[in-house]
Amino acid sequence: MADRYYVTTPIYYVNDSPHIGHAYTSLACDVLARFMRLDGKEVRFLTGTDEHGQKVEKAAATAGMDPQAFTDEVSGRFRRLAEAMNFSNDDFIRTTEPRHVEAVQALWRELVARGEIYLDSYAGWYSVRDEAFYAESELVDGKAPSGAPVEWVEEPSYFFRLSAWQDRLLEHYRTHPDFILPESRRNEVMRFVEGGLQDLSVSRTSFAWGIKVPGDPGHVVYVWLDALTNYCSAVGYPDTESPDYQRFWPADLHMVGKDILRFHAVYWPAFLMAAGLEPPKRVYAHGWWTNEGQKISKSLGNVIDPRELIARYGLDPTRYFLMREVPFGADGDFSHRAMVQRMNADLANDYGNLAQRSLSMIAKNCGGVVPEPGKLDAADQALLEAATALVDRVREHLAVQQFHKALEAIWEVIGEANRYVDAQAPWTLRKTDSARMATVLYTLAEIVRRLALLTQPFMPDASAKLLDQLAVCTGARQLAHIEAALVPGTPLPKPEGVFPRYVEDAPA
Ligand code: ME8
Repeated sequence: MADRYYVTTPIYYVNDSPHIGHAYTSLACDVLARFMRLDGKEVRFLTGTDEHGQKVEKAAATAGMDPQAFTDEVSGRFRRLAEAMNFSNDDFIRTTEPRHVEAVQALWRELVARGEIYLDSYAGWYSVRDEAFYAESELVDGKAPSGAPVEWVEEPSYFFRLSAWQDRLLEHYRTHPDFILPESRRNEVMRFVEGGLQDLSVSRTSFAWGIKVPGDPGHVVYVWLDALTNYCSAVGYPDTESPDYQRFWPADLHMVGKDILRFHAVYWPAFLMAAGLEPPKRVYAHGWWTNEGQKISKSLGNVIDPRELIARYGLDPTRYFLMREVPFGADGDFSHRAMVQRMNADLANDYGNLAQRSLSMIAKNCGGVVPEPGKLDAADQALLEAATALVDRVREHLAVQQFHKALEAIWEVIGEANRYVDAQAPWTLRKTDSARMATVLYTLAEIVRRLALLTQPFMPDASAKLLDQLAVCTGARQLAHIEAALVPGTPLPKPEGVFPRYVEDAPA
Protein backbone atom coordinates (compact mmCIF):
# COMPACT_ATOMS: atom_id res chain seq x y z
CA MET A 1 0.00 0.00 0.00
CA ALA A 2 1.23 3.53 -0.80
CA ASP A 3 2.92 5.17 2.18
CA ARG A 4 1.70 8.67 1.37
CA TYR A 5 -1.67 10.33 1.34
CA TYR A 6 -2.66 13.70 -0.04
CA VAL A 7 -6.12 15.01 0.84
CA THR A 8 -7.62 18.41 0.08
CA THR A 9 -10.65 20.47 1.06
CA PRO A 10 -12.21 22.93 -1.37
CA ILE A 11 -10.61 26.33 -0.95
CA TYR A 12 -13.38 28.48 0.44
CA TYR A 13 -14.55 31.78 -1.01
CA VAL A 14 -13.69 34.68 1.21
CA ASN A 15 -16.95 36.46 0.47
CA ASP A 16 -18.41 35.32 3.75
CA SER A 17 -17.66 33.92 7.20
CA PRO A 18 -17.15 30.20 7.64
CA HIS A 19 -20.14 28.12 8.69
CA ILE A 20 -21.01 24.53 9.50
CA GLY A 21 -20.87 23.45 5.83
CA HIS A 22 -17.24 24.52 5.50
CA ALA A 23 -16.40 22.98 8.86
CA TYR A 24 -18.01 19.72 7.75
CA THR A 25 -15.98 19.24 4.58
CA SER A 26 -12.74 20.10 6.33
CA LEU A 27 -13.60 17.86 9.28
CA ALA A 28 -14.06 14.88 6.97
CA CYS A 29 -10.59 15.57 5.55
CA ASP A 30 -9.14 16.01 9.02
CA VAL A 31 -10.46 12.63 10.13
CA LEU A 32 -8.91 10.99 7.09
CA ALA A 33 -5.61 12.82 7.53
CA ARG A 34 -5.41 11.84 11.20
CA PHE A 35 -6.35 8.25 10.48
CA MET A 36 -3.76 7.91 7.73
CA ARG A 37 -1.04 9.39 9.99
CA LEU A 38 -1.96 6.94 12.74
CA ASP A 39 -1.80 4.23 10.12
CA GLY A 40 1.81 5.14 9.40
CA LYS A 41 1.45 7.17 6.23
CA GLU A 42 3.13 10.41 5.32
CA VAL A 43 0.20 12.78 4.97
CA ARG A 44 -0.31 16.10 3.29
CA PHE A 45 -3.61 17.74 4.26
CA LEU A 46 -4.33 20.96 2.41
CA THR A 47 -6.98 23.59 2.92
CA GLY A 48 -7.13 27.27 2.12
CA THR A 49 -9.07 30.16 0.63
CA ASP A 50 -10.25 31.11 -2.85
CA GLU A 51 -9.70 34.83 -3.03
CA HIS A 52 -10.12 36.02 -6.62
CA GLY A 53 -13.09 36.56 -8.90
CA GLN A 54 -16.11 38.75 -9.24
CA LYS A 55 -17.92 37.42 -6.19
CA VAL A 56 -15.07 38.28 -3.84
CA GLU A 57 -14.48 41.61 -5.60
CA LYS A 58 -18.14 42.48 -5.03
CA ALA A 59 -18.07 41.39 -1.39
CA ALA A 60 -15.00 43.59 -0.81
CA ALA A 61 -16.75 46.54 -2.46
CA THR A 62 -19.85 45.97 -0.31
CA ALA A 63 -17.62 45.96 2.76
CA GLY A 64 -16.03 49.18 1.49
CA MET A 65 -12.62 47.55 1.50
CA ASP A 66 -9.76 47.05 -0.87
CA PRO A 67 -9.96 43.42 -2.13
CA GLN A 68 -6.56 42.44 -0.78
CA ALA A 69 -7.24 43.85 2.70
CA PHE A 70 -10.68 42.22 2.61
CA THR A 71 -9.33 38.81 1.63
CA ASP A 72 -6.60 39.06 4.27
CA GLU A 73 -9.24 39.54 6.90
CA VAL A 74 -11.74 36.91 5.78
CA SER A 75 -9.03 34.36 5.04
CA GLY A 76 -7.93 34.81 8.67
CA ARG A 77 -11.41 33.74 9.80
CA PHE A 78 -11.07 30.45 7.93
CA ARG A 79 -7.65 29.91 9.41
CA ARG A 80 -9.05 30.50 12.90
CA LEU A 81 -11.92 28.11 12.20
CA ALA A 82 -9.37 25.42 11.39
CA GLU A 83 -7.71 26.05 14.75
CA ALA A 84 -11.02 26.10 16.63
CA MET A 85 -12.05 22.79 15.05
CA ASN A 86 -8.64 21.25 15.80
CA PHE A 87 -7.94 20.57 12.11
CA SER A 88 -4.50 19.15 11.49
CA ASN A 89 -3.93 20.69 8.06
CA ASP A 90 -0.28 20.77 7.03
CA ASP A 91 -0.71 23.79 4.79
CA PHE A 92 -3.16 26.61 4.16
CA ILE A 93 -3.03 28.03 0.67
CA ARG A 94 -4.35 31.40 -0.43
CA THR A 95 -4.81 32.05 -4.12
CA THR A 96 -3.32 35.53 -3.76
CA GLU A 97 0.05 34.02 -2.75
CA PRO A 98 2.93 34.27 -5.26
CA ARG A 99 3.46 30.47 -5.28
CA HIS A 100 -0.09 30.05 -6.53
CA VAL A 101 -0.08 32.91 -9.03
CA GLU A 102 3.08 31.47 -10.55
CA ALA A 103 1.50 28.01 -10.81
CA VAL A 104 -1.67 29.29 -12.49
CA GLN A 105 0.29 31.27 -15.05
CA ALA A 106 2.54 28.30 -15.75
CA LEU A 107 -0.46 26.01 -16.24
CA TRP A 108 -2.00 28.59 -18.56
CA ARG A 109 1.17 28.78 -20.66
CA GLU A 110 1.32 25.01 -20.84
CA LEU A 111 -2.27 24.81 -22.07
CA VAL A 112 -1.60 27.53 -24.66
CA ALA A 113 1.59 25.78 -25.81
CA ARG A 114 -0.39 22.57 -26.29
CA GLY A 115 -3.05 24.34 -28.34
CA GLU A 116 -5.75 23.80 -25.72
CA ILE A 117 -6.67 27.48 -25.29
CA TYR A 118 -7.81 29.91 -28.00
CA LEU A 119 -9.11 33.49 -28.08
CA ASP A 120 -12.74 34.20 -29.06
CA SER A 121 -15.60 36.03 -27.39
CA TYR A 122 -18.27 34.94 -24.93
CA ALA A 123 -21.90 35.91 -25.10
CA GLY A 124 -24.07 34.16 -22.57
CA TRP A 125 -25.23 33.89 -19.00
CA TYR A 126 -23.03 34.14 -15.93
CA SER A 127 -23.83 33.66 -12.28
CA VAL A 128 -21.55 35.59 -9.95
CA ARG A 129 -22.80 33.64 -6.93
CA ASP A 130 -21.86 30.32 -8.55
CA GLU A 131 -18.97 31.84 -10.53
CA ALA A 132 -20.28 29.74 -13.42
CA PHE A 133 -21.31 30.14 -17.07
CA TYR A 134 -24.70 28.76 -18.04
CA ALA A 135 -26.23 27.90 -21.40
CA GLU A 136 -29.70 29.27 -22.09
CA SER A 137 -31.02 25.69 -22.02
CA GLU A 138 -29.74 25.19 -18.46
CA LEU A 139 -31.70 28.08 -16.95
CA VAL A 140 -34.72 27.32 -14.80
CA ASP A 141 -37.24 30.19 -14.63
CA GLY A 142 -34.54 32.61 -15.67
CA LYS A 143 -32.17 31.50 -12.92
CA ALA A 144 -29.21 29.15 -12.60
CA PRO A 145 -30.13 25.55 -11.70
CA SER A 146 -28.79 26.38 -8.21
CA GLY A 147 -31.36 29.19 -7.93
CA ALA A 148 -28.65 31.84 -8.21
CA PRO A 149 -29.38 34.93 -10.31
CA VAL A 150 -27.65 35.17 -13.70
CA GLU A 151 -26.56 38.11 -15.79
CA TRP A 152 -25.91 38.44 -19.49
CA VAL A 153 -22.21 38.76 -20.31
CA GLU A 154 -20.58 39.67 -23.63
CA GLU A 155 -16.83 40.00 -23.65
CA PRO A 156 -13.66 38.86 -25.38
CA SER A 157 -12.63 35.59 -23.78
CA TYR A 158 -10.13 32.78 -24.01
CA PHE A 159 -11.65 29.32 -24.31
CA PHE A 160 -10.45 25.92 -23.22
CA ARG A 161 -11.18 23.12 -25.72
CA LEU A 162 -13.29 21.16 -23.27
CA SER A 163 -15.39 19.68 -26.10
CA ALA A 164 -12.36 17.74 -27.28
CA TRP A 165 -12.07 15.94 -23.93
CA GLN A 166 -15.46 14.28 -23.79
CA ASP A 167 -14.35 10.82 -24.88
CA ARG A 168 -11.18 10.85 -22.84
CA LEU A 169 -13.09 11.91 -19.74
CA LEU A 170 -15.65 9.15 -20.24
CA GLU A 171 -12.83 6.69 -20.77
CA HIS A 172 -11.21 7.89 -17.56
CA TYR A 173 -14.46 7.43 -15.58
CA ARG A 174 -14.87 3.94 -17.01
CA THR A 175 -11.34 2.82 -16.32
CA HIS A 176 -11.29 4.42 -12.85
CA PRO A 177 -14.62 3.43 -11.32
CA ASP A 178 -13.70 4.99 -7.96
CA PHE A 179 -12.67 8.33 -9.44
CA ILE A 180 -16.03 9.87 -8.51
CA LEU A 181 -17.83 8.79 -5.34
CA PRO A 182 -20.53 8.18 -4.27
CA GLU A 183 -21.71 6.15 -7.22
CA SER A 184 -24.95 8.08 -7.70
CA ARG A 185 -22.90 11.23 -8.25
CA ARG A 186 -20.61 9.39 -10.62
CA ASN A 187 -23.62 8.44 -12.71
CA GLU A 188 -24.81 12.06 -12.78
CA VAL A 189 -21.44 13.26 -13.99
CA MET A 190 -21.28 10.57 -16.66
CA ARG A 191 -24.77 11.47 -17.95
CA PHE A 192 -23.70 15.11 -18.09
CA VAL A 193 -20.52 14.40 -20.04
CA GLU A 194 -22.28 11.95 -22.35
CA GLY A 195 -24.66 14.80 -23.19
CA GLY A 196 -21.76 16.63 -24.87
CA LEU A 197 -19.39 19.33 -23.66
CA GLN A 198 -19.04 22.92 -24.83
CA ASP A 199 -15.71 24.70 -24.86
CA LEU A 200 -15.28 26.58 -21.62
CA SER A 201 -14.65 30.28 -21.22
CA VAL A 202 -11.51 30.58 -19.07
CA SER A 203 -10.85 34.33 -18.91
CA ARG A 204 -12.79 37.45 -18.02
CA THR A 205 -12.29 41.09 -19.02
CA SER A 206 -15.08 42.94 -17.23
CA PHE A 207 -13.35 43.16 -13.86
CA ALA A 208 -9.76 43.10 -12.62
CA TRP A 209 -9.57 41.06 -9.37
CA GLY A 210 -7.78 37.96 -10.57
CA ILE A 211 -4.59 36.52 -11.96
CA LYS A 212 -3.55 38.20 -15.18
CA VAL A 213 -3.51 36.07 -18.30
CA PRO A 214 0.14 35.73 -19.37
CA GLY A 215 0.78 37.96 -22.38
CA ASP A 216 -2.69 39.53 -22.34
CA PRO A 217 -3.10 41.53 -19.12
CA GLY A 218 -6.56 42.85 -20.10
CA HIS A 219 -7.85 39.37 -19.16
CA VAL A 220 -7.93 37.71 -15.77
CA VAL A 221 -7.97 33.92 -15.50
CA TYR A 222 -11.45 32.48 -14.82
CA VAL A 223 -11.67 31.96 -11.08
CA TRP A 224 -12.29 28.21 -11.32
CA LEU A 225 -9.19 27.55 -13.43
CA ASP A 226 -7.34 29.69 -10.91
CA ALA A 227 -8.86 28.00 -7.84
CA LEU A 228 -8.56 24.36 -8.94
CA THR A 229 -4.86 24.83 -9.59
CA ASN A 230 -4.31 25.34 -5.83
CA TYR A 231 -4.16 21.58 -5.39
CA CYS A 232 -1.03 21.53 -7.54
CA SER A 233 0.52 24.84 -6.50
CA ALA A 234 0.61 23.65 -2.90
CA VAL A 235 2.81 20.69 -3.83
CA GLY A 236 5.30 22.65 -5.89
CA TYR A 237 3.82 22.90 -9.40
CA PRO A 238 5.17 24.07 -11.87
CA ASP A 239 8.26 22.28 -10.60
CA THR A 240 7.07 18.78 -11.36
CA GLU A 241 10.49 17.46 -10.36
CA SER A 242 10.21 18.91 -6.84
CA PRO A 243 10.20 16.35 -4.01
CA ASP A 244 6.71 17.43 -2.90
CA TYR A 245 5.19 17.13 -6.34
CA GLN A 246 6.86 13.79 -6.91
CA ARG A 247 5.68 12.54 -3.56
CA PHE A 248 2.15 13.89 -3.38
CA TRP A 249 0.79 14.37 -6.87
CA PRO A 250 -1.66 13.01 -7.95
CA ALA A 251 -3.76 13.79 -4.89
CA ASP A 252 -5.50 10.83 -3.30
CA LEU A 253 -8.68 12.70 -2.61
CA HIS A 254 -10.37 16.01 -3.31
CA MET A 255 -13.25 16.22 -0.84
CA VAL A 256 -15.99 18.58 -2.04
CA GLY A 257 -19.68 19.33 -1.58
CA LYS A 258 -22.06 18.17 -4.29
CA ASP A 259 -22.48 21.78 -5.47
CA ILE A 260 -18.99 21.88 -6.95
CA LEU A 261 -18.62 18.36 -8.26
CA ARG A 262 -18.77 19.31 -11.93
CA PHE A 263 -15.81 21.64 -11.61
CA HIS A 264 -13.77 18.94 -9.91
CA ALA A 265 -14.85 15.88 -11.84
CA VAL A 266 -15.14 17.33 -15.35
CA TYR A 267 -13.19 20.56 -15.79
CA TRP A 268 -10.28 19.78 -13.48
CA PRO A 269 -9.30 16.37 -14.91
CA ALA A 270 -9.69 17.82 -18.41
CA PHE A 271 -7.36 20.74 -17.59
CA LEU A 272 -4.84 18.37 -16.08
CA MET A 273 -4.89 15.82 -18.87
CA ALA A 274 -4.66 18.64 -21.41
CA ALA A 275 -1.54 19.91 -19.64
CA GLY A 276 -0.04 16.41 -19.59
CA LEU A 277 -0.57 16.04 -15.83
CA GLU A 278 -2.21 13.20 -13.93
CA PRO A 279 -5.76 13.67 -12.62
CA PRO A 280 -6.39 13.17 -8.90
CA LYS A 281 -7.26 9.66 -7.79
CA ARG A 282 -10.65 10.51 -6.36
CA VAL A 283 -13.24 13.24 -6.02
CA TYR A 284 -15.81 12.61 -3.29
CA ALA A 285 -18.94 14.77 -3.30
CA HIS A 286 -20.73 14.80 0.03
CA GLY A 287 -24.26 16.00 0.78
CA TRP A 288 -25.77 19.19 2.03
CA TRP A 289 -26.63 20.27 5.59
CA THR A 290 -29.83 21.98 6.50
CA ASN A 291 -30.65 23.59 9.87
CA GLU A 292 -33.73 22.24 11.68
CA GLY A 293 -35.07 21.24 8.26
CA GLN A 294 -34.38 24.54 6.51
CA LYS A 295 -31.85 25.45 3.86
CA ILE A 296 -28.99 27.31 5.50
CA SER A 297 -28.78 30.83 4.17
CA LYS A 298 -27.78 34.27 5.24
CA SER A 299 -31.13 35.73 4.24
CA LEU A 300 -32.96 33.24 6.49
CA GLY A 301 -30.56 34.20 9.27
CA ASN A 302 -30.04 30.54 10.23
CA VAL A 303 -26.38 30.12 9.39
CA ILE A 304 -24.75 27.82 11.94
CA ASP A 305 -21.48 29.18 13.27
CA PRO A 306 -19.27 26.23 14.23
CA ARG A 307 -17.85 28.27 17.10
CA GLU A 308 -21.30 28.42 18.67
CA LEU A 309 -21.64 24.64 18.42
CA ILE A 310 -18.26 24.20 20.07
CA ALA A 311 -19.20 26.62 22.85
CA ARG A 312 -22.51 24.89 23.46
CA TYR A 313 -21.75 21.20 23.02
CA GLY A 314 -17.97 21.01 23.15
CA LEU A 315 -15.57 20.39 20.29
CA ASP A 316 -15.34 16.61 20.22
CA PRO A 317 -19.09 16.00 20.59
CA THR A 318 -19.60 18.38 17.66
CA ARG A 319 -17.00 16.54 15.58
CA TYR A 320 -18.56 13.20 16.50
CA PHE A 321 -22.08 14.35 15.66
CA LEU A 322 -21.12 15.67 12.23
CA MET A 323 -19.38 12.43 11.28
CA ARG A 324 -21.93 10.07 12.81
CA GLU A 325 -25.36 11.55 12.30
CA VAL A 326 -25.62 11.43 8.52
CA PRO A 327 -24.58 8.60 6.19
CA PHE A 328 -21.66 10.29 4.48
CA GLY A 329 -22.63 11.32 0.96
CA ALA A 330 -26.29 11.96 1.84
CA ASP A 331 -27.85 15.27 2.85
CA GLY A 332 -28.26 15.87 6.55
CA ASP A 333 -30.13 18.00 8.99
CA PHE A 334 -28.70 19.71 12.02
CA SER A 335 -31.04 19.79 14.95
CA HIS A 336 -30.42 20.50 18.60
CA ARG A 337 -32.48 17.43 19.51
CA ALA A 338 -30.39 15.08 17.38
CA MET A 339 -27.17 16.62 18.69
CA VAL A 340 -28.20 16.15 22.33
CA GLN A 341 -29.39 12.62 21.61
CA ARG A 342 -25.99 11.65 20.17
CA MET A 343 -24.12 13.40 22.93
CA ASN A 344 -26.04 11.74 25.73
CA ALA A 345 -26.69 8.30 24.25
CA ASP A 346 -23.57 7.50 22.22
CA LEU A 347 -20.98 9.54 24.08
CA ALA A 348 -22.04 9.92 27.72
CA ASN A 349 -23.96 6.62 28.11
CA ASP A 350 -22.15 4.22 25.81
CA TYR A 351 -18.53 5.25 25.42
CA GLY A 352 -18.20 7.54 28.42
CA ASN A 353 -19.84 5.15 30.81
CA LEU A 354 -17.75 2.21 29.63
CA ALA A 355 -14.54 4.14 30.18
CA GLN A 356 -15.66 5.76 33.40
CA ARG A 357 -16.89 2.66 35.17
CA SER A 358 -13.91 0.58 34.05
CA LEU A 359 -11.38 3.16 35.16
CA SER A 360 -13.06 4.00 38.44
CA MET A 361 -13.39 0.33 39.40
CA ILE A 362 -9.67 -0.04 38.75
CA ALA A 363 -8.93 3.06 40.82
CA LYS A 364 -11.04 1.77 43.70
CA ASN A 365 -10.29 -1.93 43.64
CA CYS A 366 -6.87 -2.36 42.10
CA GLY A 367 -4.86 0.28 43.92
CA GLY A 368 -4.93 2.65 40.94
CA VAL A 369 -2.57 0.53 38.84
CA VAL A 370 -3.16 -1.57 35.73
CA PRO A 371 -4.41 -4.88 37.22
CA GLU A 372 -2.56 -8.13 36.79
CA PRO A 373 -4.71 -10.46 34.66
CA GLY A 374 -4.98 -14.21 35.16
CA LYS A 375 -5.61 -16.50 32.20
CA LEU A 376 -8.02 -14.88 29.75
CA ASP A 377 -11.19 -16.83 29.12
CA ALA A 378 -13.15 -17.06 25.86
CA ALA A 379 -15.28 -14.00 26.61
CA ASP A 380 -12.23 -11.83 27.36
CA GLN A 381 -10.45 -13.03 24.25
CA ALA A 382 -13.47 -12.54 22.00
CA LEU A 383 -13.89 -8.96 23.14
CA LEU A 384 -10.20 -8.15 22.75
CA GLU A 385 -10.17 -9.67 19.30
CA ALA A 386 -13.26 -7.72 18.27
CA ALA A 387 -11.48 -4.51 19.26
CA THR A 388 -8.34 -5.44 17.35
CA ALA A 389 -10.37 -6.40 14.30
CA LEU A 390 -11.77 -2.87 14.29
CA VAL A 391 -8.55 -1.56 12.77
CA ASP A 392 -9.22 -3.35 9.49
CA ARG A 393 -12.92 -2.57 9.56
CA VAL A 394 -12.38 1.14 10.16
CA ARG A 395 -9.62 1.23 7.55
CA GLU A 396 -11.92 -0.32 4.97
CA HIS A 397 -14.75 2.10 5.67
CA LEU A 398 -12.48 5.13 5.60
CA ALA A 399 -10.88 3.99 2.35
CA VAL A 400 -14.26 4.78 0.78
CA GLN A 401 -15.10 7.74 3.04
CA GLN A 402 -17.82 5.94 5.01
CA PHE A 403 -17.22 7.76 8.28
CA HIS A 404 -20.57 6.83 9.81
CA LYS A 405 -19.92 3.13 9.16
CA ALA A 406 -16.50 3.34 10.77
CA LEU A 407 -18.13 4.85 13.86
CA GLU A 408 -20.95 2.32 13.79
CA ALA A 409 -18.37 -0.48 13.81
CA ILE A 410 -16.56 1.09 16.78
CA TRP A 411 -19.85 1.52 18.64
CA GLU A 412 -20.74 -2.13 18.06
CA VAL A 413 -17.69 -3.05 20.09
CA ILE A 414 -18.52 -0.43 22.71
CA GLY A 415 -21.93 -2.10 23.00
CA GLU A 416 -20.34 -5.54 23.32
CA ALA A 417 -17.98 -4.22 25.97
CA ASN A 418 -20.86 -2.76 28.00
CA ARG A 419 -22.70 -6.07 27.80
CA TYR A 420 -19.50 -7.81 28.90
CA VAL A 421 -19.27 -5.58 31.99
CA ASP A 422 -22.86 -6.39 32.91
CA ALA A 423 -22.38 -10.11 32.32
CA GLN A 424 -19.09 -10.34 34.21
CA ALA A 425 -20.31 -8.08 37.04
CA PRO A 426 -16.85 -7.23 38.43
CA TRP A 427 -18.53 -5.55 41.42
CA THR A 428 -19.77 -9.00 42.47
CA LEU A 429 -16.45 -10.67 41.65
CA ARG A 430 -14.81 -8.28 44.08
CA LYS A 431 -16.38 -10.26 46.87
CA THR A 432 -16.26 -13.73 45.35
CA ASP A 433 -13.19 -13.98 43.11
CA SER A 434 -10.81 -11.02 43.17
CA ALA A 435 -8.37 -12.71 40.77
CA ARG A 436 -11.11 -12.98 38.16
CA MET A 437 -12.15 -9.39 38.87
CA ALA A 438 -8.59 -8.30 38.08
CA THR A 439 -8.70 -10.19 34.79
CA VAL A 440 -12.02 -8.60 33.83
CA LEU A 441 -10.83 -5.11 34.75
CA TYR A 442 -7.59 -5.65 32.87
CA THR A 443 -9.57 -6.71 29.81
CA LEU A 444 -11.73 -3.61 30.12
CA ALA A 445 -8.75 -1.28 30.45
CA GLU A 446 -7.28 -2.90 27.34
CA ILE A 447 -10.56 -2.49 25.48
CA VAL A 448 -10.79 1.18 26.38
CA ARG A 449 -7.18 1.64 25.21
CA ARG A 450 -7.92 0.00 21.85
CA LEU A 451 -11.11 1.97 21.39
CA ALA A 452 -9.39 5.23 22.28
CA LEU A 453 -6.67 4.54 19.70
CA LEU A 454 -9.40 4.20 17.09
CA THR A 455 -11.46 7.22 18.09
CA GLN A 456 -8.44 9.55 17.92
CA PRO A 457 -9.11 10.73 14.34
CA PHE A 458 -12.71 11.65 15.20
CA MET A 459 -12.27 12.98 18.73
CA PRO A 460 -8.61 13.78 19.22
CA ASP A 461 -8.84 15.55 22.59
CA ALA A 462 -11.25 13.17 24.29
CA SER A 463 -9.32 10.14 23.02
CA ALA A 464 -6.04 11.65 24.24
CA LYS A 465 -7.59 12.14 27.68
CA LEU A 466 -8.60 8.48 27.80
CA LEU A 467 -5.15 7.38 26.71
CA ASP A 468 -3.59 9.68 29.31
CA GLN A 469 -5.78 8.09 31.96
CA LEU A 470 -4.42 4.71 30.88
CA ALA A 471 -0.86 6.06 31.03
CA VAL A 472 -0.30 5.23 27.35
CA CYS A 473 2.71 7.24 26.25
CA THR A 474 2.32 9.46 23.21
CA GLY A 475 4.76 7.31 21.27
CA ALA A 476 2.44 4.30 21.58
CA ARG A 477 -0.72 5.69 20.06
CA GLN A 478 -0.38 4.53 16.46
CA LEU A 479 -2.71 1.88 15.05
CA ALA A 480 0.29 -0.42 14.95
CA HIS A 481 0.12 -0.40 18.76
CA ILE A 482 -3.35 -1.93 18.84
CA GLU A 483 -2.00 -5.16 20.36
CA ALA A 484 0.78 -3.60 22.46
CA ALA A 485 -1.03 -4.35 25.71
CA LEU A 486 -1.03 -2.33 28.92
CA VAL A 487 1.64 -3.32 31.43
CA PRO A 488 0.23 -4.62 34.75
CA GLY A 489 1.37 -2.58 37.72
CA THR A 490 1.60 0.69 35.78
CA PRO A 491 0.25 3.48 38.00
CA LEU A 492 -2.76 5.27 36.52
CA PRO A 493 -3.83 8.84 37.09
CA LYS A 494 -7.11 9.55 38.81
CA PRO A 495 -9.95 8.87 36.34
CA GLU A 496 -12.14 11.72 35.20
CA GLY A 497 -15.23 11.71 33.00
CA VAL A 498 -14.49 12.64 29.40
CA PHE A 499 -17.95 12.84 27.87
CA PRO A 500 -20.26 15.14 29.82
CA ARG A 501 -23.99 14.72 29.54
CA TYR A 502 -25.86 17.63 27.98
CA VAL A 503 -28.39 19.03 30.41
CA GLU A 504 -31.03 21.34 28.97
CA ASP A 505 -31.30 24.73 30.63
CA ALA A 506 -34.43 24.90 32.73
CA PRO A 507 -37.04 27.02 30.91
CA ALA A 508 -36.87 30.60 32.18
O1 ME8 B 1 -17.33 26.68 -3.88
N1 ME8 B 1 -23.62 21.67 3.58
O2 ME8 B 1 -16.27 27.80 -2.16
P1 ME8 B 1 -17.42 27.93 -1.08
C1 ME8 B 1 -22.49 20.99 3.32
N2 ME8 B 1 -14.33 28.50 -3.74
N3 ME8 B 1 -21.39 21.55 2.82
C2 ME8 B 1 -21.40 22.86 2.57
C3 ME8 B 1 -22.55 23.65 2.83
C4 ME8 B 1 -23.70 22.99 3.36
N4 ME8 B 1 -24.84 23.63 3.65
N5 ME8 B 1 -22.26 24.92 2.48
C5 ME8 B 1 -20.97 24.92 2.05
C6 ME8 B 1 -16.37 27.28 -3.42
N6 ME8 B 1 -20.45 23.69 2.10
C7 ME8 B 1 -15.11 27.42 -4.23
C8 ME8 B 1 -14.34 26.11 -4.17
S1 ME8 B 1 -12.25 24.58 -4.82
C9 ME8 B 1 -11.05 24.61 -5.96
C10 ME8 B 1 -13.07 26.10 -4.97
C11 ME8 B 1 -19.06 23.30 1.75
O3 ME8 B 1 -16.87 28.82 -0.03
C12 ME8 B 1 -19.04 22.27 0.64
O4 ME8 B 1 -17.81 21.59 0.70
O5 ME8 B 1 -18.70 28.29 -1.71
C13 ME8 B 1 -19.06 23.13 -0.59
O6 ME8 B 1 -18.60 22.44 -1.72
C14 ME8 B 1 -18.11 24.22 -0.18
O7 ME8 B 1 -18.40 24.44 1.22
C15 ME8 B 1 -18.32 25.50 -0.99
O8 ME8 B 1 -17.50 26.48 -0.45
